[in-house]
This record gives sequence, structure tokens and C-alpha cells, in this order.
Amino acid sequence: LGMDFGQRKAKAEKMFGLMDVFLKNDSVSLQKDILDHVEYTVARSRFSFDDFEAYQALSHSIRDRLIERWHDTHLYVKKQDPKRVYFLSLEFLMGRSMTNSVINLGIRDQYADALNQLGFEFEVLAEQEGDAALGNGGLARLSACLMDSLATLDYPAWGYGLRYQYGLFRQIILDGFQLEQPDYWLNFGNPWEIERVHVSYSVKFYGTVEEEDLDGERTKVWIPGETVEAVAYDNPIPGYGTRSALNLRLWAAKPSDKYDMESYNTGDYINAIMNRQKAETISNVLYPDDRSYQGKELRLKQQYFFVSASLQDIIRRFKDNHQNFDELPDKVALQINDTHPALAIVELMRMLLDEEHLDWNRAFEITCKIFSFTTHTVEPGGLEKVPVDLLGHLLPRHLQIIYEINYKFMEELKKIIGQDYDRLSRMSIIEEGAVKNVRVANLSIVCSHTVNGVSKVHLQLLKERVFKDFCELWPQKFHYKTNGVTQRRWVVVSNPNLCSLISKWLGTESWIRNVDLLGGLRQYATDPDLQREWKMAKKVNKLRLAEYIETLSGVKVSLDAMFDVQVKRIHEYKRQLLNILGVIHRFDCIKNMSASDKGKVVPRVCIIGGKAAPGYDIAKKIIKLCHAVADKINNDADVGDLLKLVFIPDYNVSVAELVIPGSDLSQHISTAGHEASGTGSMKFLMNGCLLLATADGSTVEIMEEVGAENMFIFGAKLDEIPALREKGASLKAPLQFARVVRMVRDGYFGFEDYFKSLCDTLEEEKDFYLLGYDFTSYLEAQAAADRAFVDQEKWTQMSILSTAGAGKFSSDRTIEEYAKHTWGIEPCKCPF
Ligand code: GL7
Repeated sequence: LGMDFGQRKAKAEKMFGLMDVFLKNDSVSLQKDILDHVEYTVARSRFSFDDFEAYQALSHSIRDRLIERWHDTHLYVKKQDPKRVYFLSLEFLMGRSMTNSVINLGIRDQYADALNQLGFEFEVLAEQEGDAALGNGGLARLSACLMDSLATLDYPAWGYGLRYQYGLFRQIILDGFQLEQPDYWLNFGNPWEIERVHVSYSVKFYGTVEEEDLDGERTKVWIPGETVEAVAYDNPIPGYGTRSALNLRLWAAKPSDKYDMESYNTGDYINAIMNRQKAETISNVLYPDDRSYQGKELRLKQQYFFVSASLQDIIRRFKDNHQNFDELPDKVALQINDTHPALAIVELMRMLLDEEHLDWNRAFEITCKIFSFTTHTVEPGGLEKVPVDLLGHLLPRHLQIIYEINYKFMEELKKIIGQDYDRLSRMSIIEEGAVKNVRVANLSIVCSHTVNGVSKVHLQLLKERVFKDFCELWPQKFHYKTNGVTQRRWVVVSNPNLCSLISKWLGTESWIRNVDLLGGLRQYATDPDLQREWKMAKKVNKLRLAEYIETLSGVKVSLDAMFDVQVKRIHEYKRQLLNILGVIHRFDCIKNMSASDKGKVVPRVCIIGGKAAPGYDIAKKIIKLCHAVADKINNDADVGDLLKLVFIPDYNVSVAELVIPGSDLSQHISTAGHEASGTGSMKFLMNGCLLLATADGSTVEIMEEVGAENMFIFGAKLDEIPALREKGASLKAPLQFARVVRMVRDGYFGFEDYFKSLCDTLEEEKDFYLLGYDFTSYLEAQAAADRAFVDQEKWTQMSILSTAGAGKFSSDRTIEEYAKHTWGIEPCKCPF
């Protein structure tokens, strides 16, 4: 601004003189700060404000502290200019931010104290916050856990995604049926984000591609038909036990301010405005299906919108310090979370070719050195496809580039495998047929240096099934990084009782950053004092959960019962139906028992929760069946406290924080070979819940760490499944199974017409997920859990050993592996 160095320095000194170096965190400063925000930010009188207004003021006060660290981290990393990883994901399931933020900032107690002085309670205000539910299920929550670990471990990283105005629908249950309600989560403002009106990029759609002469060379020029602005909303992600705070940058669509002169000249001013406004629909709503792709134009627009804005941002940052694109792979690692952001590959190619004018080979080589791809799918049929016509209409230049990549890939491939046309056509990025499709996974594999699965078993399935041809071609490209979850959110935030207990017995809080230390609990697993305290912590959490259940459903549950929980998205392969049929069997047994036998029954509270995709009919019937069975059981005087079944509605991150710590047993019972990893099990494990599970996904690794003797494992093994399916109808289901299915079919729980199609899926020749086959071993595993529960000492020991064996399943370990083996990045810790 025309100032010389001396003048600038003097100005900076004056400004710093006016500011405290850092905001203060003593109780008086915090109280003053909160009251200032009540008065000036929330604009309520400091003499009169309610819990929600107090929450708003509190969150702004915390946000100020987040921003300090976030600025410092950015300035430092910018100066160091290390290689950064950019984590691209269409979904981030962050849940609530407040408690997590104060814990990671290390000022939870100070705030609690300050609030007490003001006559408020931290926990009560924390309940005012809504969930940020910008994702569907495990994949989206994994992204959130990975961000927490990246920040905690001081890695130079950014997250990029979409700022949906409507998050995942809220599940309402009416007469036992699921209804979906829109989640307009921004209604009450969102203090955890920072709107960046000046960080915005134009994103182009539609139009045509023309050739132009540039310095004697022919280049392609894309003349777009529509332009939309992407505006950044930044969400600071604080690390634990460090001053680092990363950025999760989410893009919102806004109308472009580049005038569309033609429409303004038509005289139809109102319509012209309305048309512009349509631009905003791009980031309006999250698609609620967690794994089916319908080739919808809006979905493709969302994908391109977010990758285009992100790449413009990333390349701009690179160009601040570098001119030579050969350095790009030394500075940038791009991680695509499943295939959803795969257009980033093509967009980078387009930018390098058409805007930076690199030649094809150089651009392609750079691109392939930058991208890594993690797949979360086990079904070849579940892989994303985009109709060629749709893609060509929306992104004409990108389709050309995809064709070119494919042409060159096919030529190379022919040289290696010869004229094996079947294999060539399977591996082609373009699927031929009545409708031509782009196979997004093939594109991602061809253009990434590394492809990761999400568990050991998953990699095996990739090799044998999903990506067999590619694994044979490039065995060195395929790896796995077992998923993990963050112990900050899933123990420290959600289970403070257990957290302090662990720290007390380990004599340190270091396990919160170095979770392997949990293994130190093993030596105390039989110590009566720890056992007593451990049981007490569990009881307090069960009480919290019991109260929640009673308020929601009116069902009173006994704290002496075993809380047996299955919470996750509703899917046939996850077999909530097996669970419900098991409950019916238990009910049937109790009904037919003598009084003395009843005295030996281990009382159970069976808890099921989860959302079904709105168009997934069978999943919705499973929810209804759960309610119908619950109605019958919970009102049966013969059964009483021996068995209760409750469905917890609207399962989300904050509900999980309540349910998981209060569970004794948790079920992860997918048919082997269908769960790529599963991460819920890891959260339960950390919280000392015993697992009743099949040997699927990451459970196989959990067995290695915890020991199968401390779990209840059942069911057909992965390698037995194909033969079992082959046998089909000749696999006679056990009588017990036939009996419970019959009860549903014959209307014992009502609604027999409605449940008919659900029962049909269990007929021997149609029982694809092998519920009938696995039923016997499922009941045996349940009986083993009962026996273990009777011996509370043994049970508590198994519970302690579960937590002790959970170390491997921290997302910190996952991130270390990605950083070292996939991204090639190093920590960059600000030295203040
Ligand atoms: C999933 C897998 O189904 C799940 O097993 C895995 O733990 C998760 C994270 O890797 O990814 N894949 C997927 O499409 N969704 C998942 O949760 C929605």
C-alpha cells in the first residue's frame, strides 16, 4: 500500500500493541467474553438471555479461540510450504462441534467453571447444538474422524466438501413407519463456520468445445452455457494437545454476478432473476442413499461443482509460490474419498492442458502422481457409473478428456494383455451397451498412483472380486488402510466417566494422543477395584441411555438387563432382520417357559436404530417390523423386564454419543463379504462393549487384537459363502427359523400383507444374505453372551480387554499409514 518496510513494521507493532497476544482462558476473562458475545454478537441484553442465547454466545467465544489457532497454523504452514494433502469428500458427518472444540482446545473445565459462575451448565448448553449431518453413514463419519486425526497429528492438510443446506433427512416414526423430514440445519445460524465472501470461484457447466489457435498451436476452448459461483465456508478443525487447527472448506453455490446480458435484455426481469437463483440448488441437498447411484444430473453437478472449486483453490495456492508444474506432485497430494470426487482427476487434466498449456504426457504424468483413491465398496454392482450422454452434455470438454485417457489406456493395455477383448472391455473406462456409461472407478484406478481398501478383508475382496483385472495388472498399486475412529470424539467427548477412569488407571492422559497406551489396561483386567469402578461407569452411562429411551418411547427399562444394541444404516446385508427374528425367538421361548426357567433368563433390552434410504422399501419394512414386534413384546405381562425391544429414532452422531457408552453388547452381523470395514464396532470396542459379530470387514482384525475368546463370533465364513449360495433351496433352514418367520407371516405381529414381501426374501431359494443358514449359530452366540453376562466378573474383564485392545482402531493410526505410505507428507507443527 505504498508503505515501506519501516512503516509497515510500525503499523503492525501499533496493531499488536492494541491486541492481547492470545485470548485469555481464565474464568473471569471467559465470563466477560461470553457476556460480550451475548450483548454484541447475539444482541441480547446481558441481563436477560436464555439457554439457546447462552449457547450462541458461548460458541462464538470458543470460535474466537479456534480462529486464533487456525490463523497461526495457516500462516506457519504457508511459510513452510510443505507438501499438503487435500482430502476431497462429498460427505462429512461432523455432528456437534462445541464439546469437541473445547476438549481439543484444552479449555473444557475453564469454560464449565465460567458458565457456573454465570448460572449456566456446560452440558445443558451443549444440548442446544444441532448436528451437522452432511453425510449418510460410515463413509461420511470416517471423513470426520480422519480430519480430527490429521489436525491432532499436525499434518498439513485441508478438507474439501459441499455445504448442503439440507443435511441428511430427520427420521420421524409414525405408527412404526419411517417418515423423512427435511433437515434445514442452518435455520438457527452456524457459529462454527466462517463465510468467506471473497474466496469464490466460477464453475462452468454445459456449452460447447471449440478449437482456437494459441501461439500457432491448436487448443481446446470450452465455451460454457452456465456459470455458477462457489463461495467458501471455512470450518476450523482443532487438533487435540496441539495448537494446530486445520480447515475444512465447504462450498456453497451462489448465482454468478457475471451478467447474462441476453436474459436482461428480454425485458423479463423477474424471470431472469428467478433463473439465476436456480444456481443455488446445486448445493441445496445431500442425496440420502448411501450406496446407490442413479445417474442424476443434479448429483453430477454437485460433484463437479465441488471438485472444480476445490482444484481452482488448490492450484491458486500452489501458484502463489511455484511456477513449474513439475513441482506439483511434491507439494500436493489429492485424496479422493470413494469415486464421488473422481471428476477432480479430469478437471486437473483439463486445467493443465487447456489453461496451463502443458502437453498431454506431462499433464497425465503429473496427474497420476498426485491422486490416490480409496474405495469403500465391496459390490462390483455398487460401483458408480455416469451415462456418457449426461456427462457429455454437462461437461463436454471433460468427456473428450475421458475418451482420450481411455484410448491411450486401452492401447497400452493391448500391448500387455494382447487381444483379450473380454478383459479389455471389462477394464475399459467406457462401458458399452444400450446406455453407454463412464465407469468412474476404472477412471479412478487408472489415474491414481495408489488404490486403498478399508480393511484387510476388503483388499482381499478387491483382489478376488471387485477389481480383479486391475489387481492382476497392477498388483503394486493396491493396498489397504484399516479404518479407524477418533478416541477424542468417541471416548473423551462422549464418555467422560470412562475417560477419567482410564487416565486414572494408566496414570496419564497420554492415551488420548497415543492410543496404543490403552493396552496398559490389560494388566488390571482382573483387578477388583478397577472392575468395580468400570462397572459403575457403565451403569451411569446406562442410566443416561435408559432415561433417553423412556422419554422417547415411554418404555421403562431395567439397568440390570443387558443392553444389546444394533445401530447403523438399515440394510438387508447388515441383517437387522436377523436381530429382530432372534428377538422373536427369545420372546417365544420366554412365553413357553416354566416359572423356574424364567428365573434363569438374562434380562435384555434390545435396541435398534438407524435410517433407511427413502426409496429402500425392504429396509423400511424392517423398521416397521421392529416396531410391530416391540409393541407386542413390551406389553406382554408374561415377559415383563426379561425382554424389551426399542427402536431409537433419528440415529445420528449425537445420538450415537449417548447410545454407544451405554451399551453392554453390540451387534455387527453382516453376511460375510458385505461390509467393507465397518467403524461402529470400533467405537463400541473403545467404550468397553462386547461385540457379537460375524467375521466380516474390520471385525477380522478386531479378533486379532482382542481375541475371539473375548467376543461372540458366529456365522458362515467368507470362503464358505459362494458354495452356500450355490446350494440355495437345498439348504434347509432350521425349524426355529421357520417358526419365527411363520409368526411374522401369519400376522402374529399384525400387518401380514405389508410384511409379506419381507418374509419372501427369507424363502430358502431367495435368502441371499443367508439369515436362515446363520440363524442357529447366531442363537448360539447370543446364548454364549447370556452365559458370559451372568458371570459379571468375567464380563467386566472381557469389557476391559475390549477397550485395551482398541488401540489399533484409532484413526490416528489410519492417518499415520496414509501419510507415510500413500501421501508422502510430514507433520508441520507450529512452534508456539
Ligand atoms: C462404507 C462401507 O459400507 C463401510 O463398511 C465402511 O466402514 C465405510 C467407511 O470406509 O464405507 N461404504 C459406503 O459406501 N458407505 C459406508 O459406510 C456408505
